[in-house]
Amino acid sequence: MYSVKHAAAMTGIPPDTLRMWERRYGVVAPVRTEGGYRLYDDAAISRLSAMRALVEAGWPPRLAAEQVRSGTTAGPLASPPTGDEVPVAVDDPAGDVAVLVAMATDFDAHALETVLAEMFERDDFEHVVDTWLMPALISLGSAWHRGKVTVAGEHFVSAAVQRRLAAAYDAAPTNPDGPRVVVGLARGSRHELGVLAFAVALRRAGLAVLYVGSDLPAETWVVTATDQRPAAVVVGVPSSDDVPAVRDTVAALIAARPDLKVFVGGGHQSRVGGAALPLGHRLGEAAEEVARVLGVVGQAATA
Ligand code: B12
Repeated sequence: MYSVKHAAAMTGIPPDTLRMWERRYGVVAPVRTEGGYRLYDDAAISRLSAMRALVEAGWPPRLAAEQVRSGTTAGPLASPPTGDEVPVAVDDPAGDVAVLVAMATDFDAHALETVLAEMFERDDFEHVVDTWLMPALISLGSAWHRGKVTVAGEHFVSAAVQRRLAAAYDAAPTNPDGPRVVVGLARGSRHELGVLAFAVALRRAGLAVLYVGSDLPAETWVVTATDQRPAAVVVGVPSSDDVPAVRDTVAALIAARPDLKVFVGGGHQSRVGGAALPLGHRLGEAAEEVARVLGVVGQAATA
């Protein structure tokens, strides 16, 4: 029997990936020592090696695992599926970016909650959002667009992501004395995961955030900006369809409050123009930039 370290050395699979393949895809089921340490036998080593060979040959991890579990890989290596399977990034051997697509087809609520919890435990909130969550959502969107994921599957996953981001927002430290920033979306705009994640990052950067959510008409933005006197607002532009409404919102805000900083973020931010200040595409860096512009220094949360 081999420890996880030995198994990793024998198969060339990093220990994290090895555990991930076990938990997520059930490729192996190592026995545990009394102390809870994993032990792998020769059969497990050959299954892991077969999985690695398939993934290196371009198989998405989920399909590779199905092959390994069914024993289909005993003969010469089969070609990866072509055409309509979910494409997998070559630098995504654990299947992290593709995992939300898998969740949207499996409808396994427990697995989905577990994956989200695991991913957010891995690193800082901002790092996880920038390097995993946003790419995984984009991958989910393209799978939906190509008909590989149903509308229900996509809603099932995005609702769970929204719950997790909302929990992170509630858990983030608040700084009521910091500069006030209103964050939300323009009229007709409902893709709120990016701005909600950004609201969390802003709170963690020491700002007093008022998160106002989706679908706000320009008049409501103006009333909020004049009554609440924020130092800045952040309007998301997640879809091309949002651009005209964001332009109207920015123009109305600047007309009512010429001193206001109106930042825009999200995939289509560069198309807004006018007085809008694009924040770039990395949420962590953008939150630091807003904090810097508004004069918050060294208050970043350590949580
Ligand atoms: C989840 C989702 C939904 C959910 C949203 C749930 C929710 N509570 O937010 C629901 C089901 C509501 C939905 C509805 C629709 N959706 Co939708 N959806 C998505 C999906 C899968 C993820 C959206 C998301 O969170 N994107 C945020 C991030 C991942 O992307 P981003 O804006 O490009 O941002 C980048 C950066 O700028 C940065 N970032 C993100 N946010 C922020 C914020 C700040 C401040 C900063 C600095 C940076 C930053 O991170 C990203 C990585 O680089 C996308 C796929 C995709 N490519 O985005 C489709 C997608 C956006 N949807 C799409 C469509 C077509 C629709 C619908 C029209 C479908 C329909 N027929 O009803 C409606 C429109 C709803 C509306 N009125 O707005 C299209 C949009 C195409 C376009 N026109 O641009 C997409 C691209 C799917 C696709 N591939 O075709 N959707």
